[in-house]
Amino acid sequence: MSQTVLAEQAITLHKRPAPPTGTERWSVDHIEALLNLPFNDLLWQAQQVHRQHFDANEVELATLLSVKTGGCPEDCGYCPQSVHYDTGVKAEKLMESGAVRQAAQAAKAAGATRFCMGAAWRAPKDRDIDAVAELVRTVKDVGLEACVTLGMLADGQAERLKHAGLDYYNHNLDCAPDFYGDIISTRDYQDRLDTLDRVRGAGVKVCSGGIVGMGESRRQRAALIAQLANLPEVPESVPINHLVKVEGTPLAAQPDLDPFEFVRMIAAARITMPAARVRLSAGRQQMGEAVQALCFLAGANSIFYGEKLLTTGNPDVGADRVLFERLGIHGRASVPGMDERL
Ligand code: SAM
Ligand code: DTB
Ligand code: SF4
Repeated sequence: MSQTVLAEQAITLHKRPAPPTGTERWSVDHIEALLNLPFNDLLWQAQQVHRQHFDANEVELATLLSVKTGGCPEDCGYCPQSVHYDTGVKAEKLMESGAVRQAAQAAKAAGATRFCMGAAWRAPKDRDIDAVAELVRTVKDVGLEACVTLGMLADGQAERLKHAGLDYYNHNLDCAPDFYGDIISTRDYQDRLDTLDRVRGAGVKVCSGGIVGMGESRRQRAALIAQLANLPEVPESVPINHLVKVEGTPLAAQPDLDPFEFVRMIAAARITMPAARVRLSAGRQQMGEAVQALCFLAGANSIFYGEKLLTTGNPDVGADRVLFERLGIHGRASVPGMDERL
C-alpha cells in the first residue's frame, strides 16, 4: 500500500466516531505504518488533527514536585529513585503541606495551571493516601489542577483521592507489553492496567504515557501507543518522556535515540488520541530547542514547567518563556471551572 493511501486512511480513521468501549481502535500495524510515514507526511497529519481539537499555539504548563523522593523498592531500569541502583539520590520523607503550598503558589505565580506531585512508592499505604489527600487539598486551595503519581493503587484508594479533589492520576504504561520485562522485574504490565482501571472507576482523569529511547524497536513504540489509544477510555493526558540517562541506572549507557523518532512518537500520540493533552515530558533539557519546536508542531501541547523534574533537571522558566516568545506559543491561561474555586 502506498504511503499516501496510508496517510489518507489514517485521517479518515481519526474522523470516525469512537467504537464501543473495549474495542480496538488502532492496530499496532496501523500505528507502525504511521510511524513509518515520511516525516513531513506524518507531521502534516498530526498538525491537522491537532488544529481540529486545540488552539495550535497554546501549551499547558504543568509543574512537577517530588513530594517523596528515593528509596523505592521497585527496579525500573530507567529510574534514579530505585534502591537497586547507586545514583546518589537520597531517600526523603513525605513533604509537609506548608512546603507544598509554597511550591504550588510559586508555580501558579509563574503561570502553571497544573501541579503534579510524584512519590517514589511501589504502592502507597492507606496512611500515605491520607497524607497525600491533604497535599491534594492544599494544591486545590491554591487554585491549580492537582495530579499525583504514587505507584499502584489498591481498591478504594483512588476514591479517597477523588474525594480530596484530585483531578488526574499519573501512572505510565512506560513501554510495550513485550518490552516491559526487559525494564522492570518487580511488577507486571497487568498491575499497571489494573491501577488505571481503578483510577478511571473512581472518576479521576487518567494521565498515562511512556518513555522513548530505552532500546525499544519502532514496532514496540507503536505497541505502546496502541495500548494507550485502545484503553477502554482514552487517557485525558498522555506524557511522552524521553529517557533521561542517569548514572548508576542500568540504562545510563543506552545509545542515543534519533531525535526524529521521538518527534514521530509525539505525532502518533496526537493522531491516535486527538483530544488528549500530549505532554512533551522528561528529556527537554537534553533535546535542544529545535527538536522541542518540532514536538509542538507534531501536536505536543503540554510541558513540565520549572527547573526540576523529580530528581533531574528541566529548562528553567526564563528559558521556556524565551522559547515560547520565539515560537509565538502561549501558556494555557486558565482551566474551565478552576477560577471560581479561588
Ligand atoms: N513510583 C511511581 C510510579 O512508578 O508509578 C511514580 C513516580 S515514577 C518516577 C513516574 C514516571 O516517571 C515513571 O513511570 C516513568 O515513566 C518516569 N520516569 C522515571 N525516571 C525516568 C527517566 N530517567 N527518564 C524518563 N522518564 C522517567
Ligand atoms: C511522567 O510521565 N514523567 C514525570 C512524571 N510523569 C512524574 C517524571 C519524569 C522523571 C524524570 C527523571 C527524574 O527527574 O527523576
Ligand atoms: Fe519506583 Fe516509580 Fe522509580 Fe519505578 S519509576 S523505581 S516505581 S519511583
